Amino acid sequence: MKNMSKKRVLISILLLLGLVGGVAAGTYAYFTATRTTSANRFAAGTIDLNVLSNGAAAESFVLEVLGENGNIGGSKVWTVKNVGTLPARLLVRLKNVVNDENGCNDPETEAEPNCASDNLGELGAVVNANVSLDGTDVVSTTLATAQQGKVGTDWNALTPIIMQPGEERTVGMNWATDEAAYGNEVQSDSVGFDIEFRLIQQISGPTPTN
Ligand SMILES: [Ca+2]
Ligand SMILES: [Ca+2]
Repeated sequence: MKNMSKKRVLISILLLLGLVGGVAAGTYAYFTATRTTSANRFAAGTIDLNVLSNGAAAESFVLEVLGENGNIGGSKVWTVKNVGTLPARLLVRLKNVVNDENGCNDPETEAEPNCASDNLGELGAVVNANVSLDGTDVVSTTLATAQQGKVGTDWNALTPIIMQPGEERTVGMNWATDEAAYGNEVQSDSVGFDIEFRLIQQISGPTPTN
């Protein structure tokens, strides 16, 4: 399974089919907070954010180098800005992680006898991903469907990242695997996911679920 000729066949097939390792659509959510600030008047505050990458809002990315030099790897950076009027906590999580088989050819079935019946691709499990804050990796995961919640949970355990109105932070993602980490069981497999950025108002009370 790990010999170079089979690896080259795998890579060629992956490239020919145009099968990318994953597609991440940066998504973002808006939260609005209103609160009373004095006895005789109401002041409305806002919680809002922009997510920019290369000047485009929520630019998505594609893992399009799968198989190149036998490796999968790459990175992406977004600039997150608090465009509201209140300080808020930045949360990041993965959502909608989907690993698909996209059919099972003979080599894949040989490596993965249950390919036709389980409908769950193996690619995400061999992709290691780190999420960074201002250039430093802060949480890590694989892109296995079963690990979807790990980024959110680990991010939630960080010292809260509070963004003041107008403040910008840089959130990145880098991912990699190596040719020794996978075989024909990932032929034609794909993984897709969303990265969700949220700002939530700082209030007294329970820690929000991420
Ligand atoms: Ca499978
Ligand atoms: Ca598979």
